[in-house]
Amino acid sequence: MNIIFRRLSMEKLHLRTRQEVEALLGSLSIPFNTIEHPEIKTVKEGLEVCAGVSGAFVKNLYIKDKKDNYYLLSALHSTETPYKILGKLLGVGASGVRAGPPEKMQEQLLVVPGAVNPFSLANDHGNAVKFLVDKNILSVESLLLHPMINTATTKIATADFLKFLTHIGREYKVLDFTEEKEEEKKKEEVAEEVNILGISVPKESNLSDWYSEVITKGGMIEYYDVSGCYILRPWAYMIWEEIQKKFDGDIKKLGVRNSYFPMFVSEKALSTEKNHIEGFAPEVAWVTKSGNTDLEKPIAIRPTSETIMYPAFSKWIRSHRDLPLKLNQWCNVVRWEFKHPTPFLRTREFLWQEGHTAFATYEEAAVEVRQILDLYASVYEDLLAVPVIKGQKSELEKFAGGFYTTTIESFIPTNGKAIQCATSHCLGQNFSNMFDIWFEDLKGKKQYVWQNSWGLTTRSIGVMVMWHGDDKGLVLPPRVAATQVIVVPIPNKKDLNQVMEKSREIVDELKKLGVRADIDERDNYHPGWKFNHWELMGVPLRLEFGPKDLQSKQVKLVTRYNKTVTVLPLTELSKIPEMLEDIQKEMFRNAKALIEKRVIKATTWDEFMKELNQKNLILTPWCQQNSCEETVKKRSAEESKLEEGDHLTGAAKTLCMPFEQEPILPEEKCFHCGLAATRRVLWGRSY
Ligand code: 87F
Repeated sequence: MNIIFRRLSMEKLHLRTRQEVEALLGSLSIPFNTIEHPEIKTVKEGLEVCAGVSGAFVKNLYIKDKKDNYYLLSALHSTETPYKILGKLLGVGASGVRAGPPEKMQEQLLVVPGAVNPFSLANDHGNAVKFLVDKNILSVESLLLHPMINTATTKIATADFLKFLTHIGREYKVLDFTEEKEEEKKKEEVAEEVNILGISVPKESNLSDWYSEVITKGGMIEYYDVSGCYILRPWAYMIWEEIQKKFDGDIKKLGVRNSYFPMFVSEKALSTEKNHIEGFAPEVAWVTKSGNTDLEKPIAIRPTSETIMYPAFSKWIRSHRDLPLKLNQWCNVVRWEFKHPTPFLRTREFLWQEGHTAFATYEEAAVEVRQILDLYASVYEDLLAVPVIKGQKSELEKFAGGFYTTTIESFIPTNGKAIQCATSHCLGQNFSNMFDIWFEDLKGKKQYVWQNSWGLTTRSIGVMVMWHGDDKGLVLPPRVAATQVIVVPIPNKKDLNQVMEKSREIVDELKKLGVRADIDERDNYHPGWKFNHWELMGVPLRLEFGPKDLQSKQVKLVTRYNKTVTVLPLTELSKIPEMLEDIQKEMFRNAKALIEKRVIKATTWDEFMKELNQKNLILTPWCQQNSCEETVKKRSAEESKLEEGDHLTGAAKTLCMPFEQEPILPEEKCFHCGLAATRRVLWGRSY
């Protein structure tokens, strides 16, 4: 009997019927037991009819991959076998497999749809159909298989089934769906977590929602239950500390000293200089009670400290020998604004430094005004990689209590709004007259001092976020990033210790090179999660280190701002400080090129309005008249309102008359009123 069924090249084996299957099993001395039942179309029906029979019901799938390979998969009825996982297990990708065409199945396996079964492999003499076996099948005692028809089911021992396969000369591949499913599940969980963690609003589609997400998810800000006040988390405060470190060092070189004055100010002192306080009065916050008792006289919380410091200046300055007096303080101030608050950019309490200096002459004061402005520009440009335009404020926009105001102005490219970044005022002798700050000059003559005041706030951090952040989160310029390089080890089980050890060594080496490096050793997050996390946090360089890198003695570096990948031999880690510097410079260069493209010259009203509505800044020849400026503000607001859409509303105002500008020609006219132009001025909608 045996001989009849052996696969001889001359006489090919065919199994078309139940009887042929049973005859073959019999010839192989394989015990079996067949039950008959109504036609079964689904696994569910199969389970129902075989409910009383011991043995595992097997489901069979005839499939094809995208390279036209055909397969028969036999799996335990309870094993989940989605095509997505199957494709991955076969190495053709999640979308690489689908159901095979029934005609092809009939041709290859001589079996009709609904009755497909592994006995039919005996009919595939050319091995055109590869056989796949679910790992779970191998651990059950016996299998329930259709003997070529779906009106009967045959029970045979699993071991005997394997014997059958050997007999027909069939190899098979075992697939582990369970393990792959676990992997898949983990990845889905990570993806989900990353989604929650990641930025959900594109910067271009809604800047303000994007901004809130970036600063909260990026670990900078926590919201607080007093409107306009926010918690600065270490990730933001560390940037402030970098700014402090640089600017504090710079002003000390100019002979400025730090001091601290009280945060409270009496009403009398506050209103000593009327011009100064007039426009600002509504923003002053007052303390009126202690417990339930009204204070005898309410006291104000400093919105700025001129009126707090200058009474002391008056006491301390007696002779020309007491000058110059150069004081600075790092502190908080409170301005109870009613415009919509935005973390960093407009808050009711903020941190700043305020410098207050007194000189014997106007000339000395004027020099310092510009020195400080240059230092402010350097904080923005050299630390924060934010380009600024230096200039002088118009009479309407200057600090009312002062003589003239110089400013650095920047711009938020996404919405086209200008933003004042820092101001350096020459106060002239206004305050010295009001606060009685005078000295005896060399000739014993009474002279009022010339004063300056200057301030830079935590707004700077917000401007930096607005410039450089992207749809993946913060992008920190290396010089202010608390962590400049984050090392993410990618260990596998085999090389865990070696990968971790070497990663730590890398961090140590980077620290020795003066790099602020850190390692993410958390074992409850996958490398993929960590990549997203540190992208969100804006760390300038990510260093990945895994078993392959261990072997080839290299590291992979990914640059946050432009996603560039660099592979560096372990022996060349000393190039990293240079890479960080290049990133810093490139971020600034790109930003500078962008702002330069967005400052547009206009000489007529129509050009002016067109560019304003294109979200640009506009440089125009100007007459410097207050009335002209006021009309432009009003008219641009009115004409803006005629346009549809949010971003097209809002008045234009003067930002500054840039110091760097082409000289005005005698015949040049004001773009708006047609009077003779005297300076070029920069206009824009602004924060
Ligand atoms: C709000 C309420 C009260 C601005 C205020 O720019 C007073 C003021 O004086 C106020 N908002 N200012 C002008 C501040 C001028 C000046 N002070 C020193 C600075 C830099 C630092």
